[in-house]
Amino acid sequence: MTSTTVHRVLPAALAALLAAAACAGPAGTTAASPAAAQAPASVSATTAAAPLSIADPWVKTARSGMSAAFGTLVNTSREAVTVVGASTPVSPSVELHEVAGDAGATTMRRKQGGFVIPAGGRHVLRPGGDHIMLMDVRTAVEPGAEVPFTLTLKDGRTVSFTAVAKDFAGANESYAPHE
Ligand SMILES: [Cu+2]
Repeated sequence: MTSTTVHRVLPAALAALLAAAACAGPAGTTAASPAAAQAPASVSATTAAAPLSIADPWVKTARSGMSAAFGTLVNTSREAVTVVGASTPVSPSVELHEVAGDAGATTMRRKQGGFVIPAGGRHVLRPGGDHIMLMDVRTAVEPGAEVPFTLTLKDGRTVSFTAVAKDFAGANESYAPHE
């Protein structure tokens, strides 16, 4: 089953972006772009030698609001790869997050510098750890849906993948915008 694409980019998306940026302070990665929401399948120019793949990608189901995507980033190259942004048609605003703090008092926040995957190494995205944060789901992510994502690397290349939507009850990190 292929999930349908979104065609609406609402003005509220801009407000959400601004709010997110204001909350997170100076971060250089605002990945969500209206263009990505319109044309999810047009990244052919940069996929020739993608140094990165993602194993077992999945996204938490959500009708609206926030959600997150997970998986294992695998660097198949001989140089470190840095993921600096992500986008998906189902949420106009996407951020790269980490979870900070200890058990009982965790908060999530933007991962400064992005996700760095060492040469030949891997970087796990999981509930309670680093994750791709969907800040504002506009198209309900139903169980079993296949949701397209595009990662932007530090060198400007992009890597696309499809995440399967799963129900997941645990690790409901609370978002603390003004920590
Ligand atoms: Cu998050």
